[in-house]
Amino acid sequence: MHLFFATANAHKADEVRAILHGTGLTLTTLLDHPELPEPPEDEATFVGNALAKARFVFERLQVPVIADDSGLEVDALDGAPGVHSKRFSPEATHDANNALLLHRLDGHTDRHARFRCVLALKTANFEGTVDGTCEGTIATARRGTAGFGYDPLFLPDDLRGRTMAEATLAEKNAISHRGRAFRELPALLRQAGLIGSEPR
Ligand code: ITT
Repeated sequence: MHLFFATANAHKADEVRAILHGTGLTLTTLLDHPELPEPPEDEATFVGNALAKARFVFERLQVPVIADDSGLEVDALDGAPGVHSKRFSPEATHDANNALLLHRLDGHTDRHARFRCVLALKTANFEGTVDGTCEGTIATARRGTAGFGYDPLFLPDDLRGRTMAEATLAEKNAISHRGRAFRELPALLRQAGLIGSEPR
């Protein structure tokens, strides 16, 4: 089955294609449709933003659409940057966002944080979401070059001392918020009636 994934983030698209490898699910993204305007992301929650992105593209193309809204929640910052993860710093670059995160956590001993991902599916007669979380801590300096965003500063509990940016794509997908959410996609498609039940 072919689905439209409402993302313009090439790293995300690569991760999700790898997660879905072997499921028979293939994707088109906004990167293949530069004529489409950028979906809005101004809701207060990951669920709200994921649904808003999926609805925005569905309204234009009238095909089943999935979208992912994700971000980093840091306990010592009362859950920030959260839904504002992409535009945490005024420059809104990954580099400036990471620099600001290090600065804000300067002197804090509680460095617990988590990545969250909400995956939404929108069809003509169905809307639903699933989510995934990845617990960890924020490092005191960046390490690694893989992945994107806050990966060089995020130490997932499951990676025992390595940052997310020091993991391979397969290692990240096995434990990440996105991996956990997208492995629920077949169940969401079944709920929507887009694929049949598993044979018993
Ligand atoms: P789309 O909306 O086009 O899918 P985006 O980059 O805007 O792409 P999000 O709004 O979901 O995606 O993500 C917000 C930010 O959260 C993202 O720019 C990163 O800074 C951070 N983030 C999300 N997932 C991440 C991951 O797996 N690793 C590192 N940072 C991540």
